[in-house]
Amino acid sequence: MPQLQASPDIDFHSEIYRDAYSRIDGIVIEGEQEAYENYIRLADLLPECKDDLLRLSKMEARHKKGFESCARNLTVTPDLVFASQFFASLHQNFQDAANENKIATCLVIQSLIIECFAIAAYNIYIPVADDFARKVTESVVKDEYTHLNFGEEWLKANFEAVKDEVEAANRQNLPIVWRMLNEVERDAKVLGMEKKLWLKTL
Ligand code: PL3
Ligand code: FE2
Ligand code: FE2
Repeated sequence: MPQLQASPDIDFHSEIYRDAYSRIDGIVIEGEQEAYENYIRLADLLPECKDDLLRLSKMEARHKKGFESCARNLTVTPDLVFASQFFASLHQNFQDAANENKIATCLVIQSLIIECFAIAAYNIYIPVADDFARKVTESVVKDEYTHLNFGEEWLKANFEAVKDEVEAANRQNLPIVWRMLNEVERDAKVLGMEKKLWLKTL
């Protein structure tokens, strides 16, 4: 991780900060909620990993609560309508894959793509966060590494059987994440998160 200095001139209570925060924190809350649902769905698809996956889904529910409290702490109302539109394409692709029993695709979307996006975002946010949100995010990001690890291990163990599916899933979903990254760029910048750091992290 690059070393960052918290910028001293962020006013966490300004209108412009709180407006950007309503969308960014909305995205994070929606992302955690969808992750919660996705791991429950995966527990169905992968009965041999059911206990692990249900444990991950519970962690996601806790993450969501944490980020809801970050909004309350700044008296911000998260924009969940914007957030569900933001995730719509990935959400649809996950549902389609799950309906077709494409476990590798589901894991690429949730455990590799979404968790990596979250880990990059949270690491860039931590040094510029308010004190309350920093503590929440520091504890969340530790969990996210274990979620990424779950997907990596499963895909490694099954790689020969699923490599074509993994490649197709990447081809289908990476351009979507690129679009999502561009969509948050402006608001993220208001929070002190610079795009060039995203590119270094991802
Ligand atoms: C699953 O564990 C997590 C899914 C969350 C997806 C997050 C996307 C990140 C978008 C930019 C957020 C910046 C972080 C700000 C935190 C309040
Ligand atoms: Fe999470
Ligand atoms: Fe996660």
